[in-house]
Amino acid sequence: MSNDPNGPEGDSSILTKTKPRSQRPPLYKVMLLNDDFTPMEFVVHVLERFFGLNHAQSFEIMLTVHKKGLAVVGVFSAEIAETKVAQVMDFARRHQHPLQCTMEKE
Ligand code: TYC
Repeated sequence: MSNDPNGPEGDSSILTKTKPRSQRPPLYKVMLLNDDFTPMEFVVHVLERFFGLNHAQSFEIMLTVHKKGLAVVGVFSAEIAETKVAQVMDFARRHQHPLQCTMEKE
């Protein structure tokens, strides 16, 4: 059957269980968590410094975290997200603030 339109793999109507794999790498949400002690200005500074946000955007996200308990600050590849979390946690620790930053697969 050299003219078989389904080729050597046979009947194309048989669905295989092979999951189509996205070529895109997984993305991670980086989130800031609220606490009662970290000064608001410090959080705004963190957002400007590590996430490249302007003052107005940073203030808005800080207020969202303050009011809702947490907010997504950005979405990044695993490596970038890990770096952002480490930078924020280290900066907060060095200034003795309990600010928490976490990441979660989208
Ligand atoms: N809740 C803090 C305060 O009232 C401010 C704050 C905002 C802290 C965002 C952490 O991720 C945070 N000083």
